[in-house]
Amino acid sequence: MGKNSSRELKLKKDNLKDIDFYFITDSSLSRNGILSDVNNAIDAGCKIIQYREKNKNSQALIDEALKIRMLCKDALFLINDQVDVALAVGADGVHIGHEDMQYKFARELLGREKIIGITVHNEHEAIVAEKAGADYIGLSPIFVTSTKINAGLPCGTQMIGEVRKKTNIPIVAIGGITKQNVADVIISGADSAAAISAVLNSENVGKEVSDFINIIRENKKKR
Ligand code: TZP
Ligand code: MG
Repeated sequence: MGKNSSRELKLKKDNLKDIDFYFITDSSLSRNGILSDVNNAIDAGCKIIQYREKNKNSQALIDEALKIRMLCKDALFLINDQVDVALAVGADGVHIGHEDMQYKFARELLGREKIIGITVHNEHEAIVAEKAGADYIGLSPIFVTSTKINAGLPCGTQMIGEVRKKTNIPIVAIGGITKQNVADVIISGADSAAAISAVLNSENVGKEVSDFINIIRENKKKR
């Protein structure tokens, strides 16, 4: 990394509220491969990519993550679950949940500048995550989802409002989000939304991402 890299990363970190659409890879749902999906998402204007892969060993994750990092250019690049992989490939950060390494250990390994997002399910967990030092929270699942097993019960858009009232860090909403319900998610107070199946079930990933970005931006103006 160059000597300005931490300043550049900080600037990007400050912009997490403006991410709008948050793209997550899924090799089991992808039609044309995740590298193609990432490329299309970035071409469509997506500013953050999370590499989420549950079925590969560490070295295979590193090999693929390095390829994705090359595609990310100005987009933030996060790794799901695995702090070691994020460190190995020089990613911008990680997204972790309750079954992953605890936040304090992840922060110790990654340092203060890297982005750490934490999955939460309600306002209590959101407050704890913010106090711990998370850079953003992933609130989930908003609606019913079949993409993640054991995602838990849907918390609904009302919970987005509750979390918004009690925390200041960016909220990424996830779980069952579609082009039909994302307006409600944004109006309720989410800063951005992630949608996996709604985007990857389409032949045209770029168009879906672009549609999501437009709907999210339009609805942010109405708040
Ligand atoms: N974390 C909470 S729900 C979920 C993840 C990764 C899956 C979201 O997928 P979809 O297809 O957008 O419901
Ligand atoms: Mg996890």
